[in-house]
Amino acid sequence: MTDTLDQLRGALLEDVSKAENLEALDAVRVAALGKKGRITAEMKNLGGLDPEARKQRGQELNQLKGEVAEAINARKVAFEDAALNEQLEAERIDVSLPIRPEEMGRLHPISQTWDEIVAIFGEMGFTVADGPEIEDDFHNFTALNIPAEHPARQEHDTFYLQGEDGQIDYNSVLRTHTSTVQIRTMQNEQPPIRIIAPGRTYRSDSDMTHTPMFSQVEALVIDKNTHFGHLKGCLQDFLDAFFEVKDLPLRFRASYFPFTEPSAEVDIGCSRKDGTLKIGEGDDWLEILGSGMVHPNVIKACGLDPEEYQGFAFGMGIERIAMLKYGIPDLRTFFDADMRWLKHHGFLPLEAASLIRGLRP
Ligand code: 2NL
Repeated sequence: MTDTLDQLRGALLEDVSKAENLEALDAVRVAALGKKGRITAEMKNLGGLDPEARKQRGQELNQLKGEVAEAINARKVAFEDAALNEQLEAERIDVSLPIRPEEMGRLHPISQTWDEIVAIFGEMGFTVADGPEIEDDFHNFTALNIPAEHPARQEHDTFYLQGEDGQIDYNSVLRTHTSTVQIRTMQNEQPPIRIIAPGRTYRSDSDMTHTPMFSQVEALVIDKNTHFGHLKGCLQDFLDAFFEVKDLPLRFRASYFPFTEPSAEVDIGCSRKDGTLKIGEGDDWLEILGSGMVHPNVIKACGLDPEEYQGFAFGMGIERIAMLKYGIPDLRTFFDADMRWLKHHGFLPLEAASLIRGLRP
C-alpha cells in the first residue's frame, strides 16, 4: 500500500480512537466515508489512473474503507455498551426492600364480598363448586325446568355463541346463572349435597342497574328430609353474618321460578331516612334474593329420584349485596377499573375475609 494511504489510515484510525462520544464518532464517519469524505475523495480520483494502477489502488482503498468502517463500528458498540451499563447502574433497584405504603394494592370489593360469602358458607358446612362459563342448553335451561319455548328463556337475554358455520349456535351459551354448576354437581355426586356456586354470569342487558357480566352466588342443599324450615334458617344465619346484624328481620314473599316450587323472594328489614339506607333497622323492606324448594323435575333431570331426595336453593347477585353492605351507589363503577375508586372502596389484602373478626354479629 502506498505511503499516502498508510498516512490516511493512521490519521483516520486515530480520529476514531479519539472520538469521545457517538456524535463525535459520527462526525469522523462523515469525514472519512461521507459524500465529501477523504476516502470517498480518493475513490473519485481512481478515474484518472490507467487500468492496472486503478485496479491496484481500488483494492487498497476498498480495504482501507473496510478497516475504517470496522473501527468505527467497534467503537460505536463500545459506546452503546457503556451507555447501557450506565443506565442499568442508575436504575438499579433493591427488590428485597419492603414495599412502600403507596405501592400497596387493594382487593376489589367484589373479591372481598366473594371471599366473605365463601368464608360464611364454609363455616356453615358448604363447599365451593365451579364449572364452565360456556354452557349447553341442557345445563343452562332444560335441566332447570325451562324447556324450549318457555317464556323464561326470553327473560334471560342470553348470549349465544357462533358455530363454525357462522350461524348462531343455540346449544352454546354464556351461562345466565350459576345454577348450571349445581346441575353438574347433582349429576356427578350423591346426596347429601351442600354447595355454593359463586361465579361470573352473562346476560345481554345493559343499563343503570344491569351489566352484561355480573357475579352471582347460588346455594344448593339436597338431602332426604330437607324442608323449607332449613332454607329459612340457612338464610337467616347467612344474612346475619354477612350484614353483621343479629336477628336481621327477613320477609318471605311467595314468588315464581321455573326451577323451584314453592318459590319465595326474600326481603331484609331496613330504614331509608334522608336518602340513607340502614340495614337491620326500621320498618321498610329491601329485596335481596330469590329462593325455593328445588322443583322435582330438576332433581329428576339430574338423575336423582325426587321421591327420595328434596332440597332447597337460592341465588343472589354479588354486586348487589356488595353495594348494600359497602354503600357503593352505582353498579357500573365496579367495572370502571378506576384506581381512585379502588383506593376508596377497595380492601387491604392483609385483612382477609374470615369469621375470626368482623363477620359475626
Ligand atoms: C335470583 C333467584 C334463584 C335458584 C336461584 C336453583 C338452582 C337449582 C335448582 C333450583 Cl340447580 N334453584 N337456584 C333458586 C331460586 C332462586 O335465584 O333472583 N337470583 C339472582
